[in-house]
Amino acid sequence: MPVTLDQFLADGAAEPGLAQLIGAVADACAEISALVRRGAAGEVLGALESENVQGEVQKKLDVISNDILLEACAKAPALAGMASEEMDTVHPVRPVTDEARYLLLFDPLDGSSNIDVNVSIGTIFSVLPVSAEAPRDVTEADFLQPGRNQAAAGYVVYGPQTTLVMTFGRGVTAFTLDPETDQWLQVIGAVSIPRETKEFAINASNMRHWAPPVRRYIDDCLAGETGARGKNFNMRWVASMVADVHRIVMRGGVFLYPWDAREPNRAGKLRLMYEANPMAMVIEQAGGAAYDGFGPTLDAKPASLHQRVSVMLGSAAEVERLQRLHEEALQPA
Ligand code: AHM
Ligand code: MG
Repeated sequence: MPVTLDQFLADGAAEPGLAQLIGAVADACAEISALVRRGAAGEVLGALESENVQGEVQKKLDVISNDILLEACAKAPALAGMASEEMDTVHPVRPVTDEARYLLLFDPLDGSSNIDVNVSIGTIFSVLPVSAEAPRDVTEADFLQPGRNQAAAGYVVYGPQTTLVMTFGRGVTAFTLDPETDQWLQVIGAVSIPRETKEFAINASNMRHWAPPVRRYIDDCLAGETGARGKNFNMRWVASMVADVHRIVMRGGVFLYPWDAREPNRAGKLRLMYEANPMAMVIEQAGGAAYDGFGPTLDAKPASLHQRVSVMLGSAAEVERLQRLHEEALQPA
């Protein structure tokens, strides 16, 4: 019999407060999964009139998923506060104490453009520690920690199967939700991303806006076996980060959503704290690498909750190559 998530957490994968919090995240995601699967029958598809803090039109399922996570996770006694792509400011749960010593960040429903067309979407989550000398409410400043501090991180992909992939900083484990029993069953004990790959994921419609190192990297991949790389590459782009990263976690590859010149003052499209950081922790813990154009993603010091970042992550050899190309571009001619 495969190990269940409950057994895995009870067997010391994490300290009890953190284990209970992750259990609550998993319960919420099982509930979201059931709604995703009902689709139009559950009246959860379509857009709302509201926009989130990033100026994006909210889908019904974005808001429903956010509410499910807020309600389920607030019950975990170790949680002091939450923040989400769908909320402007932080959401205090209870005062920070020795017991309430974690913060949870999430993108409740990533890949929103795919919700209504029945393509894989997901939830991304990140857990950070917090402490206080005397009980007090959480502030945004408590959340602004580098991803390296994460106590846990992961994602759930709502695809042909619903799969939870997560780490407590000691490797990566994957669980699949059995729809017959509603149990998460362990399917991979130690996920490992191959160092080498022949597959990349990028939205190539933005090619004309890319910075020279990114263009050079993709040009070399496209040149195939007669070019600098000496091998042919394949390309995949789902446009749900969770689905694109999950493919890389399962079989290798590299994912890029880099800075581009469409909005030169914006670091990138994706958000550091609840998209890039948790994915970077999963990827590093599985043997891959994550780079933001300046250094490892996990070392970036956030300045604000919804900060954007350039994202390049996946198989280590490809991310190292991207880093070399960025560093060479900075050398004086
Ligand atoms: P979302 O969090 O609003 O869904 O936006 C993030 C998504 C990522 O999942 C995906 O990688 C990217 O946006 C796709 O962007 P594009 O439509 O430019 O290809
Ligand atoms: Mg997202």
